[in-house]
Amino acid sequence: KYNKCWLNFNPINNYGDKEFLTEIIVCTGNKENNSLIIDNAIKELTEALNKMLNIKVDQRILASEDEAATVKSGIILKLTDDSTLKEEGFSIKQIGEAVYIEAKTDKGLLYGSFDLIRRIAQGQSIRGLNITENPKNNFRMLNHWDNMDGSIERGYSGNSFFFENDEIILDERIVDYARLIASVGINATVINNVNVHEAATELITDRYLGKLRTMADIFAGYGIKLYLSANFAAPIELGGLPVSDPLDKDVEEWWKNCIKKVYEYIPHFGGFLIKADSEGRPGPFTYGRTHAEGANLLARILKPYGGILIWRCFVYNCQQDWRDYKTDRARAAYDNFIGLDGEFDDNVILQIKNGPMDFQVREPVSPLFGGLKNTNMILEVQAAQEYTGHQKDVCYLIPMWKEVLDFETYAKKDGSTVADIVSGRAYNQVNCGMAAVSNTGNDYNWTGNDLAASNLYGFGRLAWNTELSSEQIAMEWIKQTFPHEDKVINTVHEILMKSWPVYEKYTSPLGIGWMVNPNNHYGPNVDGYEYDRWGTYHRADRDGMGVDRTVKNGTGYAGQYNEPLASMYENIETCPEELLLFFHYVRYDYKLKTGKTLIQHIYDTHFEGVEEVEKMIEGWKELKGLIPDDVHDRVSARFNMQLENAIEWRDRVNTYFYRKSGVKDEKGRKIF
Ligand code: BDP
Repeated sequence: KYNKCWLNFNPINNYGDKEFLTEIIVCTGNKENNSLIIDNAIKELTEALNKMLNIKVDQRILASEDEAATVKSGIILKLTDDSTLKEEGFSIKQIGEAVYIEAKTDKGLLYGSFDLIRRIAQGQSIRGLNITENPKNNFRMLNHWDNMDGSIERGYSGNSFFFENDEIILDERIVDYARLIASVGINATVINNVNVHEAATELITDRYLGKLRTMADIFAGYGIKLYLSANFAAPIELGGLPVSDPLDKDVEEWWKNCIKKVYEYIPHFGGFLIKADSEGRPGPFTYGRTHAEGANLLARILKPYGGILIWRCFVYNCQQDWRDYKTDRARAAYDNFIGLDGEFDDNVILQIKNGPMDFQVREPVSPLFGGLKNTNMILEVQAAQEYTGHQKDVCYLIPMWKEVLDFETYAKKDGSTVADIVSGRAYNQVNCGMAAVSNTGNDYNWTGNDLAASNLYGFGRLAWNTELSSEQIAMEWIKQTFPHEDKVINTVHEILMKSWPVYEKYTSPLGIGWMVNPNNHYGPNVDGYEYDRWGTYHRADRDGMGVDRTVKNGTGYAGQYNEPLASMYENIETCPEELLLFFHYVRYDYKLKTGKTLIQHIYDTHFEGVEEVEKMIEGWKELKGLIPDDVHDRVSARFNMQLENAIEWRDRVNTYFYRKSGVKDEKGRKIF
């Protein structure tokens, strides 16, 4: 039915440290029974050690502290009050004949168990291991854009494994889903699409809450909280009220009863995610209310239950006029939210997309991260490859997300990167972190392209520890997924690390974005959105291209950044070249730092992009026989689609700009 991705627990040959690993001893103080979480930790360790090292593990559960104190060998799971540990943190120490996994909570023990498994799965020695791990982000979430009919908005891996025909699916796959995401530290998930229509609006009613409780319990066994996307107009659609005005007493009363019921069914329910006043979704603007008024209404009601209200900042006018140069979609999130800084309740979190537009292959970092100072924030990235190849083309996104996290916002004098801000370090916040739009579906391999599982894996690992490198994350994933052959490891690693730059080369140049087929967003269509209402333009003419977003002559977007960033982007000479066309209108004969003209850069990168895809394919071919055939075949089929796509992009983009500019390729290659 499906594979287990990085939890395959492939056999590890010649592993040296087997002697510590034959017994699991659980010392959870005086607890009468183990929690579900501890049970799951034991299950994972037992299965992993059995499959990877062929060890039949014995288990002993010790209830009293006295007994626990006498245990000196085996894998020892132990609760501790060590003050260096956070609630979800853990330590692992290998001493003598024992490996101690210690944590403050059951959840920490689960994460510690997965950490130990991860090390062994990579063939690492655990002798003398002595580590302490605390997550950098408190919220490590997935957002599924799954619809109740089983389709997935921007899903490229089959259908939903949560929903089908307006019903909730509860099967073994839900458990394996929970295992997969918990193993990389994800602790919250929103299972339904942010665009909440029809049956999905009813998820918060008796019709579905019973089954959701069962699902939430499964998740809880892996330390994961269930969240739902809610419809801001639910009081109208479900309650029959005339309005969903956040300041209306009946509306408030309706939500009170609704939320009370939700918590009666699911006492450990996480809260709501809301997309309001965006792309046709209802919101407070209809009633002349602010987004703070909208969010706070729900947050206040959720508060006594410990619930969280996550409000998306993806708010913009999708009915723009391309003739009006001053309106700029890139400005929208900042313009809509900066004035509300400090007005949101403390259990509200604003969820902000990494860039100001919409998950393009290259965008500047959203200026909201450096702007908001008294607001909880979550960084939203998209693992689903909507604009980065639909999980046909390989595109390892961790390097992109790393760049976002490492971006210096200059929000504070002593430095504050996006990672500092969304982790809560910068302003001492608790409710913040990272969310990814999930790339999963009910395909055999979960992610369409087997290689795309690296993005799901990597998101979790990065959200747990933003300081891990892209290279390390790739390596971890490869070693847990593929046989430990140098050739396999090196080839896959190289493919992953090159994949984002390569995708960027053959698609839209220097940060301008888009140029995709409208609606489905795969494949090239240079003018697809050009004279359209969605606000996504390249503004190419016979002399040049790019959007002037300067304060002096353009849309003013560059001015949304703190100094020295604003000045850096404002000036064409200091603007980072990979974003040149995002911030400036640039002539085709403009000389880039490489000495190449803009037009020659476009030609060259598009030819190179295709050549590099061909090289990746050659590398992959050589892995035949070294990795399981089914994996090899599936990825090969994707690579064929990628090559076709890359060629189409190359030819369309090059031809388009050749015809616009009339400038020939210096190297005389064939442009149509
Ligand atoms: C865009 C998608 C659209 C989503 C929207 C969102 O094209 O399907 O509904 O983002 O994030 O990327 O709400």
